[in-house]
Amino acid sequence: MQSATNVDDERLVMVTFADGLQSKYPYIWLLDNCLCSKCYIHSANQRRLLFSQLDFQAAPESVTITADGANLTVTWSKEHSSDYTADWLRTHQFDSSKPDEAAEPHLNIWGAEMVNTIPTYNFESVMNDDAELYKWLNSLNTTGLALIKNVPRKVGQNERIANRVSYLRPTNYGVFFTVKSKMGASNAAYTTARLGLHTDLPFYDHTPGQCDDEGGVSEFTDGFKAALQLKEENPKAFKILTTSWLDFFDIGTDYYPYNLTRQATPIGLGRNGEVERIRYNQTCRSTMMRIPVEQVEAVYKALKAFDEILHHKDNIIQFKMESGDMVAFNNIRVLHGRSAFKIGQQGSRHLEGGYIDWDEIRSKLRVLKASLKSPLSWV
Ligand code: NM2
Repeated sequence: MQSATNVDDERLVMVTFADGLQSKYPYIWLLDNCLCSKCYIHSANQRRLLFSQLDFQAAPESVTITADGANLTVTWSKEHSSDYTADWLRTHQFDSSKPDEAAEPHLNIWGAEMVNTIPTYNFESVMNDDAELYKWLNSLNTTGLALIKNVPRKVGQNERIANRVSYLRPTNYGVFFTVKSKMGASNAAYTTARLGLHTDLPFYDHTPGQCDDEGGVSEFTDGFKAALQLKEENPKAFKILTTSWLDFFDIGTDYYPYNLTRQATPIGLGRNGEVERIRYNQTCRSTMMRIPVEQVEAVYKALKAFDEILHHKDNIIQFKMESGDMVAFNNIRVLHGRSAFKIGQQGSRHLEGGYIDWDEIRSKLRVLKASLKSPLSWV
């Protein structure tokens, strides 16, 4: 820091950094973020200070920086002063233009042309090398689809990879699941039927963000691309799918008896109106429609327009996974489906699935980025 000035009439401290950048820090924020041991629990990285203890009248008696400019001391009273380093102040400057890269990645939008260039990783490398793990998770964050090759041909491998990130997220279908045709199927996935493109588990408020599967014939579409195309080609349908709260449900017994229902718009928008999440699943969209009856046909027409874009040959990637392949995809962006199959025809078709929450993936991305920072220029 070159200087720190108390600007009493604005109730803030103005800091000028070594490179000339000026930043303002309001008194109330400085107090709320005091790092002294009375205000802060360092071992937990959390405030000890209660909100009711914040003094809205407080003003500094003095504001001083050390000779090397590395530390700012704000003295509030004889009993209380706060120290802030220049680095910490710089990191926490009020600047909304700095995105959180883990939460707002630069998206790679794709269509059918990506079929031969799907980001691909090697199982053992992802398991043993943090840089490879980072790259794989980063691909999932930006592209939403990634392949892992050379997975040991044994059950339980997606649990191993999930534990490398965090843990598998249990759902009503268990901690992980095997997709095969079953008598008295608890889910359309457990029949031989063709499954149109869908996202899994839209009936959860907190839908798991990530799904890992192994084996089988697979189809994938970038739901963000499809939603943007719908917005362009059919703004009316886009408006309907971003504003109509449809019911998604799942009732039955699998891992345990369940009755899950969630209302949501098929296309979810973020705070700046950007397409943020897709919930689309023909099998578990509810019969119950809590919308005005005169809107029903328009909603169906909007869903049809979206469904046609999703399944358009320019948007859909179709490929047959080889034994030892694992595909991971962003379940709140990328839709997946499969063609119908006959038991026996597919021979050793064995597909195992499991979910990871995006909160955990973003957390791991941040942890890895911090630990890999110095040796890797691409991070
Ligand atoms: N399985 C594969 O949301 C869904 O019904 C997708 C989920 C059964 C765990 C299927």
